[in-house]
Amino acid sequence: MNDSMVRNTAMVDLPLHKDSRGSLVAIEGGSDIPFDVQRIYYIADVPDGERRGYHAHAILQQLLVCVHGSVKVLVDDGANRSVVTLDQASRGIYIGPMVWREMFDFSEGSVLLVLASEHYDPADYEKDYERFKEKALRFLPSE
Ligand code: T46
Repeated sequence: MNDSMVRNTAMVDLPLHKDSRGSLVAIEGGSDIPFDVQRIYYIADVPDGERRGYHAHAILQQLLVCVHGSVKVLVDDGANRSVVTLDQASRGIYIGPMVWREMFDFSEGSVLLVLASEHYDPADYEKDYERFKEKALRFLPSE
């Protein structure tokens, strides 16, 4: 899955069922997103100015959706980086393996929902940017 200049990332428009009663967004593993969901977590109450993330994952795939408020997400594949703003409950970002991510500019009261392809595994994290870059560049086609 890749529709941006950053490898292994893509914006995902989720099915939005909106009527006079309000909105419902459904996310089906294996069709709306290219993995089965093994874990769900959410990030909230982030103090003003705080940044989170600063790591990549070896195999984990995730979908990040800001279900309330807004947050910026930086994604970096070792060669290219871009920043997206998540501010709709029906539009998320898919982040596959070997992508560095940082989350920042959380608006007050925002809630970032994350659907993950694997159970929590600290060994899957790469938290050193230089080591990440070295590994990531091995996966990129040479120019
Ligand atoms: C990611 C971004 C988007 C758990 O016990 N279970 C879990 O499933 C997770 C995700 C975290 N934790 C514990 C580990 C730490 O003690 O929760 C604490 C905070 O986790 P962390 O510092 O990794 O949070 P972020 O916001 O920097 O990163 C998280 C995810 O860890 C990461 O996979 O891609 O959100």
